[in-house]
Amino acid sequence: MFKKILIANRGEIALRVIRAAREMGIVSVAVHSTADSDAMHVRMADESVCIGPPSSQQSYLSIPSIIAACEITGAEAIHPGYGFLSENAGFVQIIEDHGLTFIGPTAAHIRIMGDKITAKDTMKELGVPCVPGSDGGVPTVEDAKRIGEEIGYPVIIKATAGGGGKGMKVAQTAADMERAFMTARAEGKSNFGNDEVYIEKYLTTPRHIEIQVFGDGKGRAVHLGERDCSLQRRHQKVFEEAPGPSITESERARIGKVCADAMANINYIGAGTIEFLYENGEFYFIEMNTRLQVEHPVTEGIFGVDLVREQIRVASGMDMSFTQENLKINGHAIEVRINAEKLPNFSPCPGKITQYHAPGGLGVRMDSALYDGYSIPPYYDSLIGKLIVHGRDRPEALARLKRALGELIVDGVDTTIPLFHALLEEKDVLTGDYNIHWLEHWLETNLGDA
Ligand code: MV4
Repeated sequence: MFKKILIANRGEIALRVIRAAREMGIVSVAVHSTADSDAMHVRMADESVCIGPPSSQQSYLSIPSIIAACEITGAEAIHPGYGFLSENAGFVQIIEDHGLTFIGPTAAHIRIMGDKITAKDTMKELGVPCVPGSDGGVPTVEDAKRIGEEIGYPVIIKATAGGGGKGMKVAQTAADMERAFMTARAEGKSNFGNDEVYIEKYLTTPRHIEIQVFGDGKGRAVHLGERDCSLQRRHQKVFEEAPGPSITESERARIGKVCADAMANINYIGAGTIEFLYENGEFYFIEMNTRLQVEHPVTEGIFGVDLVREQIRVASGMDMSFTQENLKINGHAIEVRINAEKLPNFSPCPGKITQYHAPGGLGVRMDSALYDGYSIPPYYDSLIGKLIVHGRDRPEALARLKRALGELIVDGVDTTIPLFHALLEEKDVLTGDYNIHWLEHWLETNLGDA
């Protein structure tokens, strides 16, 4: 096992990793920008290294600075958290070239899943059900029109390198195709430097269901059920829960086994998430994330496992501490993302926290790097905390969420807390009757959010 690891991240996820390391008797090294000298992750880590000025490009994304911080401190392994360098195959390669260990999947697996066409080809080959569509890339508008006729409209054109909803265009009819195709291509080129696109049948009212997988890199892999992350705004998740309110035990077992077998087959190592659209009882693979996700705590809540601890274990060559047989779901968990954003437009709201009080009690977890007097810097994302609740069933989790939100105090900046108070009054949220469009529709109707 490692004696010392470095966390190449900030905020709540850096704390999350430091906590797991400390429980394992591993010394933690924080890295930080000059804007984060007073940040909680720096205070909580055993050691810290300043790696550059405020801009992410020159600090949390600066590979030479992070490698240098490892060499200075003697850290043997790097946990990337989420975002930043967490899905950067080149970073993994450089880490390995320096005789260090990346706490995460191999560069090859990151590369495969980072290109959505390759990811889909690979998953299809492994027996994972995919959205019907083009067989690989679509080079010309003529090809696109032919495929549109074959699979039937509406279709969606996606940039293979796309992400965050960029490089994705729906063609409702054949008349839309040329414009949608050219726009998706142009967005792929300008945002990701890659104009390759592919085409899928457009599913009109699916849920976003993702399966948590975990592998040991030696041919063993398990699944830890699903999360329903359908409540999103502009491709940013807002509210996540596990188990999914629409998923039956037999559906979970079936798709879970397909995913676990696929990961065992490729010797996947560490945590991963296989994303599906779910409509009319069918799962359709769309993409895979080769990292620990923001919403991993809901899965931890219902399975009672520490996913970061497991990531560190397998990265050091140890086995996972569980098998599929001893992973049993207990109750229900919900996470809400607390962002420093002003409603109704969700505009970022950095500034000084004049009062902070975290909720507590049975089944309540607050993952946050906030403290009284902390100043949220304007340079990074607006996530300032995640409130995760666990209950014996969904109604208990919902009641607990409402109670915990009532205890939570974040003063000095605007936050998304009022949004959750309002959502918990909605029948569809209380019954779990929502899809990927529900929240945007609700925001338009209730807040006039464009
Ligand atoms: C789709 C889709 C409908 N049909 N693919 C959005 C981002 C990217 N991860 C995939 N996305 C979608 N792909 C097909 N074939 C609808 C979306 C989509 C979406 C997916 C998940 C959660 C929220 C969403 C909001 C709008 C569109």
